[in-house]
Amino acid sequence: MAKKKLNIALIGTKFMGKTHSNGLRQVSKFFDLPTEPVMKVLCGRDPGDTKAAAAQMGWEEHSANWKEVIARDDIDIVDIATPGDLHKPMAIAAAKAGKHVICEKPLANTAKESEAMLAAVKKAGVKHMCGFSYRFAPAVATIKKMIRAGELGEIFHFRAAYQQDWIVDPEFPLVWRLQKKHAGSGALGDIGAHILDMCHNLVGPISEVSAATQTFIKKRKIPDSRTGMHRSNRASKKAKMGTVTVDDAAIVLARFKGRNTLATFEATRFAPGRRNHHTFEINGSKGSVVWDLEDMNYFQYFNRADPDQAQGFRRVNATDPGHPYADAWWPPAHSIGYEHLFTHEFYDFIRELNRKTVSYPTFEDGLQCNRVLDAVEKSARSKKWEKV
Ligand code: SOE
Repeated sequence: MAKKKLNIALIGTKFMGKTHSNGLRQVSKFFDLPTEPVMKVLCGRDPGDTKAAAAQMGWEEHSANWKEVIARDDIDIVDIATPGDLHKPMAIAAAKAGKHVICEKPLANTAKESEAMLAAVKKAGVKHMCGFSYRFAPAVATIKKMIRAGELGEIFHFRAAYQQDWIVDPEFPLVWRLQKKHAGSGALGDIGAHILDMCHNLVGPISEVSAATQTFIKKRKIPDSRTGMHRSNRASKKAKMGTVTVDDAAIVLARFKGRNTLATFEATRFAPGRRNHHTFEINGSKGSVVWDLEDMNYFQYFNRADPDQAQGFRRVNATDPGHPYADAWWPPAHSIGYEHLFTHEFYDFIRELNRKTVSYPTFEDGLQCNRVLDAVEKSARSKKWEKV
């Protein structure tokens, strides 16, 4: 019997538009789904660019009018992959139209916006996911199962860094990710959100923070195009200068209600040589684990119960059939990449569409992260510990 079709509208055609399009194109080819996702409409700002992107990435239709698309009766899921300032209006419109909603991280630019989005999806009774993609790495999902099974014991430390270097050059222009009105914050909300969520995912909710932020380069040239993350991106020679209104780096200390755990986070775009270096280490009473996005198929595991003569970090390859998602792809050690995580996201979302409880990060998780982001910025201003 033919499977019920799920018509999807994706809003966003740049980097996340590409990762989401690729994830959607692959999901039913590698995973057994109860319904058939259809790449129905791609929405973008520029009609010409969107038409070209839709043809290239495999969308049936294209539109430059997201409000019109969200209102269509034949759309079942709205997937938002735009700058953060558009997340709230789009998600609320989609919820009011009875659509299930997927939204990139951070869920919104403030906790207040996230609260309104969560209220709207709950009121509409639709499913909602926030795109914390790194939760879907087989190695990370395995670490989560180990922690939940008590294999690390009591958690003493969660230690994470997310370092990039694409804006170290002062000639890199003032793209939307460097403007508070579009992005909400800089390294903090863009990449810091991932490591803060990873801590929520693996350890538990952060209750208070002490933080510092820094903007190293305060003025940059205003570019013709507001997007473009390649470090060779440049504005024209005669471009005017504009003010960077977000952080370039954030350092955070965190505590947890009812736990002895201490956590530290570093998010920076000023670490030359660190192209996309998301790494965490967790130290517990029974052992430790380490994961590094730049070596994402492996994790390191130290087990204090190993015999003395054999103690040390073992390097586990998380591509065996026993590792989450792994057996949908290739035989062991043939490795998967960053792009597969988006396929995993859509697999879980579509597979669990009719379930009461879900395994993926929802708007609740997105709001929890936004509350920490707000508290971090408050602490950076007050130079005091701030409650989440
Ligand atoms: C830019 O820092 C970025 O594209 C983030 O926005 C993504 O969330 C991250 O996965 C890769 O880097």
